[in-house]
Amino acid sequence: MKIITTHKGTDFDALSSLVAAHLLYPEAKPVLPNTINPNVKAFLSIHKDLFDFYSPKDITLDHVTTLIVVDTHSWDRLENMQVLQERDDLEVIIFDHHLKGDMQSDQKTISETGAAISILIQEIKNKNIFITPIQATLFLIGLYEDTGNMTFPSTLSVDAYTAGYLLEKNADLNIVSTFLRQAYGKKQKDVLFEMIQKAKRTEISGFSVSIAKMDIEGQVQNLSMVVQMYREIVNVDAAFGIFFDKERNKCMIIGRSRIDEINVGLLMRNIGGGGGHPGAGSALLKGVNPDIVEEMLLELLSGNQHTSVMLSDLMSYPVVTVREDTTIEEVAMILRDMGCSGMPVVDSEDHVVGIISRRDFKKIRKSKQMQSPVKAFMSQNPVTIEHDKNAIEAAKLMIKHDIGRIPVMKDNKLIGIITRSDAMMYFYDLLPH
Ligand SMILES: [Mn+2]
Repeated sequence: MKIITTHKGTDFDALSSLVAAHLLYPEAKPVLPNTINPNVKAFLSIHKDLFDFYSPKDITLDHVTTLIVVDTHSWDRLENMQVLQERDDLEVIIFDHHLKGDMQSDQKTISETGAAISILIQEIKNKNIFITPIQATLFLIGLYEDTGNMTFPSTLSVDAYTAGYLLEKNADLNIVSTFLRQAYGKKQKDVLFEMIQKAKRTEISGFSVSIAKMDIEGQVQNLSMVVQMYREIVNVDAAFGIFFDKERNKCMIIGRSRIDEINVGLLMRNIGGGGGHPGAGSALLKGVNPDIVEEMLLELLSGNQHTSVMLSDLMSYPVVTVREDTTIEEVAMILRDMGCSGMPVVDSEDHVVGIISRRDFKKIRKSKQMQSPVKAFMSQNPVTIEHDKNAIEAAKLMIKHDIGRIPVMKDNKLIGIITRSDAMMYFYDLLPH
């Protein structure tokens, strides 16, 4: 007899991999451990009839000739299978994305993908095995759960290709999100309720902000999701959770913001964290008092100048400009010497009247046009931006108008230029800090 099984505390990745392995080995019996995660239980309670699982106690281990394991290859993570360890004649087949494990095998496919299901789907795809929309949906839940919706750094391109393949097979995203939300368990619920009870709501520079400070014991997964839910429930522009772990003397600060003006990633860097992006960020600080952290946050939020990078910090200046009557030939030379692809065109009063870029040169047909004034070929009425706007607004304009550079204005005067690469420096956290 052949059996397939997976780890105890079965999560969606494990369940998906079990079902997928059954497609590869239809003659094997799928054995589902009795200890499964609550959200998996909820899924099975609705889809029970579709799957025919065996319980470990239904299996006479003496009859097992082949053991197929998915999403683990450690004996102690299997339920009731330990006796099989002693068997020399047992064939073992492994599909896993964990590198560690003590099971020896005849045939193993182990690679460090974000989710184990990605490995199995590649096999299914190669063998052209049919999968139903319901199976595709389950597989996608497993994939999203183990990769944090493709956001965990462990996610590989093969995981993303797998998602594409499953969507092609009509995985239903409405069902996917219904079951993924339940990754919110009792621990998370307790934290959320305490946060709501302790919530303080303040107005800072016209925005609503809420900071919740509380003690936590041990590791609580998914706190960032809790803070996200908290922000939605208390309905503020930005929310922060300060979680203090007394035993380890560590403070975890997690922030979420829905507005451009409060840049959480930058704020977290200011208090000693790293990374993040404008809408979300976190910091783990050792040996700090949570009250001090709260004070720092409030100070930075009301200081404002530290919490938002203005264009004037990012832009390039002084700006090289050309007068509107400069010939195209001269402009071409200036651009070549400067090694840039475009520049603003100004009139005799230094007002920006256009932008000339390499793209405009394509309009030139005849060589005598090289002697024409630049104003004949420049793009007129260029998009400009005020100096007190931020990088996000500049990036939005670049995308909207498909342009790579925007003159930065102050009191109707050109004071700098922001380019796509300046904006990218900001988004990819490449600024010195
Ligand atoms: Mn897994």
